[in-house]
Amino acid sequence: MAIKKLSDIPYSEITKKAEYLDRRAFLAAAGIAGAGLVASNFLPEMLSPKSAFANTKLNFTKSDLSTHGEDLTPEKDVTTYNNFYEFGTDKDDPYKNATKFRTSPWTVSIEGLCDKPQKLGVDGIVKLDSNGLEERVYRMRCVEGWSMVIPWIGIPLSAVIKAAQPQSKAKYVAFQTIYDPKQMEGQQRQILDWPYVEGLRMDEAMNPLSILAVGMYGESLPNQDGAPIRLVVPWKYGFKGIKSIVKIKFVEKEPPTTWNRMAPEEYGFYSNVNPNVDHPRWSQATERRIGEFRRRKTLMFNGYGDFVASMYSGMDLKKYY
Ligand SMILES: Nc1nc2c(c(=O)[nH]1)N[C@H]1C(S)=C(S)[C@@H](COP(=O)(O)O)O[C@H]1N2
Ligand SMILES: [Mo]
Repeated sequence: MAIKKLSDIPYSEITKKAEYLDRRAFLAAAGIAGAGLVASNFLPEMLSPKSAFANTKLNFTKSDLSTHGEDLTPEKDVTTYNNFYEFGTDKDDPYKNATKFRTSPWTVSIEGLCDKPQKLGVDGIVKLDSNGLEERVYRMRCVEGWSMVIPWIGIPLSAVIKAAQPQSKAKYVAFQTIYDPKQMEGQQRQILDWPYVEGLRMDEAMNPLSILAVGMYGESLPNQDGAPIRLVVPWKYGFKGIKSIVKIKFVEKEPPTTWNRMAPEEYGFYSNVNPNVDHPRWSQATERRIGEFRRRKTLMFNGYGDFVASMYSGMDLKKYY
């Protein structure tokens, strides 16, 4: 590629090929001096996502289960490069379109096969864990081939499950996002089968790494990242991390999941990060850490095998992808 001037690079090239967050690295690789400065003048609106930033400071302790030794992804990237189809399918749609989303009051219904079903606000859910909020730094890997390192704040999902006292018949936990097409313009169109739903097997849900997040980077969750409460399951592809949850239900049978419904050949129920199982349309062997230019090797279970591999011993992970 013999690119000489910034104006030689079509806008679409920057946004699509370099996936705009990496535009500086892309421009630098294309040999353009001072690219960072020029790029920020060139794309001003993408650099001011403040309107959708949350700003409630949270009190939390730091968890021993955090991933250590990796640089955090800049907060600006985590809040402007999102998948949240309820607010549009482009990466910068959620932070632009979710600014007015009402996350208070909010009720989560915990129901199904349990002895203590309950309807709680976000504060009520957080209180179910007597240890209070904790920060968990996790690697996150999207099935599209990019990854981030995010300091989530939340509580173990296990605390909520224990409080609800599931019955022995409850083998899975099903989750549902709010359905409110008036607020979520994406839900006015048949992009996905609304509302967004996800599920975990009971042992996966009880695993200490599974958390319900209410914040990140020291503050409450920005709307575009799934406010006021979302699931974070770091050994699975990002789409398992269902956002803006209103229902948690204990069920006997494997529950439907949105991406499996959409494209069953491409997205299975388990969706563990697995570099040995390609997506039918692309390899999963490597990933691009947002902010970096060269691709990294994708790790089995996203690097969390010590915590989770035993849950899948004896399972054929090519069959149960
Ligand atoms: N309700 C809902 N939850 C969702 C999605 C969505 O479109 N709707 N996208 C998923 C996908 S594909 C990913 S990669 C993560 C992205 O989370 P983030 O934008 O906070 O990084 O959210 C997941 N949760
Ligand atoms: Mo994703």
